[in-house]
Amino acid sequence: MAKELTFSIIKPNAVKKNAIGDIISQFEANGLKIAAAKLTVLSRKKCEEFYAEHKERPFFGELVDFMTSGPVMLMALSGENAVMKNREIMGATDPKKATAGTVRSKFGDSVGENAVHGSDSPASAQRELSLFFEKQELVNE
Ligand code: 3AN
Repeated sequence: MAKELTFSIIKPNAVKKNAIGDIISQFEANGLKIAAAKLTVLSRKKCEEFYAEHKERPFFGELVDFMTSGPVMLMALSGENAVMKNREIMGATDPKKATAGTVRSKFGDSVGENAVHGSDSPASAQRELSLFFEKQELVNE
């Protein structure tokens, strides 16, 4: 299995809980490397572009409100099978259904405020990474 990159966001509720370190530890303990990282507050425009595929969903406005409500940690994660591995570390979208020990089970508050985002495929990862990082910013692949 070749090394790949995935895109991760530590969402505003997890940043507020001071859980950045715990979450990054969990990625590193499972063999993922931080290839790039940026703490920032998303603009509505950028956030709407990022979540464009959910535009017609009833929760879209709420999702953008939440994701722009405070600082987020944007990351490129690198490793063997990084996209799937990250999804396993995160757990199910709904924190109540997430396996014990996963990031969402520990730090998620609801389906919307579920602590982390992770790309769902290598193609999504490429699209999402290119929205937030320049190629030369990926320094630890
Ligand atoms: P995942 O992030 O696990 O791939 P998706 O693609 O179903 O899950 O959902 C995209 C984002 O939309 C999720 N991060 C989640 O926070 C949010 N979301 C999904 N369903 C709801 C909902 N019913 N209410 C509010 N937010 C939602």
